[in-house]
Amino acid sequence: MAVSSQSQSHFRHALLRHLPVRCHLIVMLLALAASVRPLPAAIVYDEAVDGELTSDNLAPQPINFTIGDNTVVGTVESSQGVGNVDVFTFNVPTGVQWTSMVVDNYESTDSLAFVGINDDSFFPYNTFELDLVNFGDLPDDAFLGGTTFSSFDLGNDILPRSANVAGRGFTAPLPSGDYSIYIQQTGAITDYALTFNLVSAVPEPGVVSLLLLGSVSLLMRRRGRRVSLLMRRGGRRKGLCIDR
Ligand SMILES: [Ca+2]
Ligand SMILES: [Ca+2]
Repeated sequence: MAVSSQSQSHFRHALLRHLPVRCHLIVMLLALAASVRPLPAAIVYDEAVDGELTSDNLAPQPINFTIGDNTVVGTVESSQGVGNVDVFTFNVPTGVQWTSMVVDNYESTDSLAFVGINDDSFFPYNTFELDLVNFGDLPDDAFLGGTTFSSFDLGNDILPRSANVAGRGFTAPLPSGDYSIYIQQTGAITDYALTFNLVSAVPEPGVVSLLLLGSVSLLMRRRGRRVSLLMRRGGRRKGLCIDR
């Protein structure tokens, strides 16, 4: 049997009006839970599959990052000898924030490697110039941040430390814009994996819909109570008039 859209609308309104308050709250809590649901990690660049990342700090490899976890897997080796540095760039879209940089792999007989961050689509120094930065001959405020990392950082977010060790310094999370990453080893060959997490600065459309549904249903319930209260008050007043 066909049900008219008017009947469906009346049914929806009646259902929302009679839901207990805790159901309205559950709807809103479900919306909030959906907004913090972690997205699955994705390897966005793997040197073993996608080829060697460039060592050109002025023309880094562009990598497409999306909301969620973006993992880059690579190898660096003795940048002042036969090896290489890895340099890539990515964009954080408008309305999105870069929240973390987690070390997912570090394998080497060398205890430390370096990762530099710049808030542009290039990194200003190469490995030899960074030596001059170490000796104080070049300013490190030409790039945003950086730190050494190691196997002791496995599973840890090193973005906050990168804000305080090298470079101009910053406060995480970082806003939308172009960024470049410069990874360097001056010692033994090092396998690494870094995961960059991007999050939307505003709730996703589905989450907004759920929040609106919860809010509207709460408002309708309150409005229903107010109408019934006014009707009861009106009835009492009418009774008083009749008594007079
Ligand atoms: Ca490499
Ligand atoms: Ca080293």
